[in-house]
Amino acid sequence: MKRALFTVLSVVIGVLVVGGSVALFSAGAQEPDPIAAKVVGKAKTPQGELPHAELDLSIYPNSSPAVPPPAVSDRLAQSESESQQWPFYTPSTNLELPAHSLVTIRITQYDSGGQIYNPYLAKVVGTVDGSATYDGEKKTGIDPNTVGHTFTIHQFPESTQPYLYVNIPVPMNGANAPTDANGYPKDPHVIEFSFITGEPGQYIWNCEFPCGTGYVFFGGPMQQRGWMSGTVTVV
Ligand SMILES: [Cu+2]
Repeated sequence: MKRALFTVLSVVIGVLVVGGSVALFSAGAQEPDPIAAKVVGKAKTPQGELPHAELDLSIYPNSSPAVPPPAVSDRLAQSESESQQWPFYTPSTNLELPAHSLVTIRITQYDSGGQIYNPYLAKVVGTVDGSATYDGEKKTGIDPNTVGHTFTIHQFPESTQPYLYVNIPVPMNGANAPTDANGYPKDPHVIEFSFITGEPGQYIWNCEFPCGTGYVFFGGPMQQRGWMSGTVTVV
């Protein structure tokens, strides 16, 4: 009888632990409200004329009175973000893009940076003509020693949805860049790039520059949806 009770108790505890972990991880994966790219007209592309949608993102080195941390319900992540000065993408990492469209994303980058481990990630990949504009100048990559972050869309490996891979290296701001009252560069980098979406699908994206905390700086904001990783939903 005692043994049976023990077995039942073990199972109950096991279920609670597993269920609790799932709830915890799901909560950790919660993202800010989605932002949708706005269709602004039509554009001529190598695939013919397509709807043209635009989306603006910014990268901040830390939150401040002027720029709040990502709006997620994960209070622990938010307090760590404030105390450890986590960098983040804003206004959201939860991106909605129209299917079969030319999408132009503009990133305004206020953070510093350094050397990226894999120089491949300092190359522009997956855009319409293989380039992006950096402060108005067309480039196919940047110096691997002066990377701030990357914006890298990829898909779940087991997925059967259309192929979508985009890698955009985002350059760092120099240590001597003049800053405003909140400590952000007065003259941030602006990166603009365009790519074509296919059928609807669900993708993930993240930053591949080691801008986080912990082991090889891939912890903290690097593994937090809302900060340096998120989702791309093609609808
Ligand atoms: Cu980053």
